[in-house]
Amino acid sequence: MSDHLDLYPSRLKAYRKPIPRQDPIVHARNQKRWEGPLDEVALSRYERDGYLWFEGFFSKDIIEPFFEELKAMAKDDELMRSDQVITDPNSGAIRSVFGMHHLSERFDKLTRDPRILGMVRQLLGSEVYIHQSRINDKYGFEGSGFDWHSDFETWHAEDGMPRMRAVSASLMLTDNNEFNGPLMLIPGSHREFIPCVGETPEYNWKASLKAQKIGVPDQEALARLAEHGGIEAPKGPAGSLLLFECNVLHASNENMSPWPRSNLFFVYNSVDNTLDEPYAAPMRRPEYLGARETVEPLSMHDDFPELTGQGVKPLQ
Ligand code: 6CS
Ligand code: FE
Repeated sequence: MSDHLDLYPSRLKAYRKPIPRQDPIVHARNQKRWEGPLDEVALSRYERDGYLWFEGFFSKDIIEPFFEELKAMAKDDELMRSDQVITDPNSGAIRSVFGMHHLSERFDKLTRDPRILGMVRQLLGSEVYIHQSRINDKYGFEGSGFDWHSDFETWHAEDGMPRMRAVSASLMLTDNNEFNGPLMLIPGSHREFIPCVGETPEYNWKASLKAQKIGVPDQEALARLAEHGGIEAPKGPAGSLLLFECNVLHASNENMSPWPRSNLFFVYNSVDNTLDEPYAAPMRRPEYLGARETVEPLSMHDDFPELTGQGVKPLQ
């Protein structure tokens, strides 16, 4: 475990009350070096809510090839047997595929699309690299949900991520509607850190990625934060983009509809926030869950003009 000062203790033996966030939300305000496409309204909204929603960020026809490639991957038996593919605890169908940017050049290029990378560098106030990428898949009628959690709580406790200086970009590969298990967020919840009770077992990720039972905040804190900020579930067509702060509480319900829900996630971490030893776990997690080797700053990649989506202002 890390011997560095732990500002965000979790996975404790006994309850500990919530801790005010000790990191900026937008990390380099008014620094010319990190100016980007987000205007003051968007930056203030991100600081207040912990996320930004861009409906129709990429047009559907642009996204189609990504979804087709995902379906082709599902036919690759060798890949499907690898540890970076997580199956659904109930149906056995694919639940997550980790390391997508290492499996596919198309997905890798997307991590460096200027429209996304420009916003991410502006929010994190630094060069960035990919901490983790994944597809979370929910097949029709069977895709299981995800319990309420803060990604940062896991990445701090189990991957040794020191500070809250990461942001997830989630690109909808299918329509997200009120019936097929869209991501739900508690606006404003990123402003507190909720220590969780329950020590991290060895090889925890083998169970947690199927159903997270360790690192789930207590219901009193969830209720209080939801009472204060409400619960929002951004919905929109394939190609829509959600940027959400690493510590915002989120969850999703199971997919009871006939329509699939596939969302792509890229987690951008600041190059000034690279992983330490785990703060509350007996061992490191695999590279495809928390990058330690490939941490070079991402370069912008703009040679695929077909991605002509124009970043649209967040919904008012
Ligand atoms: O453990 C993790 O890194 C993963 N777990 C969840 C529920 N969300 C973030 C991440 O994919
Ligand atoms: Fe998550």
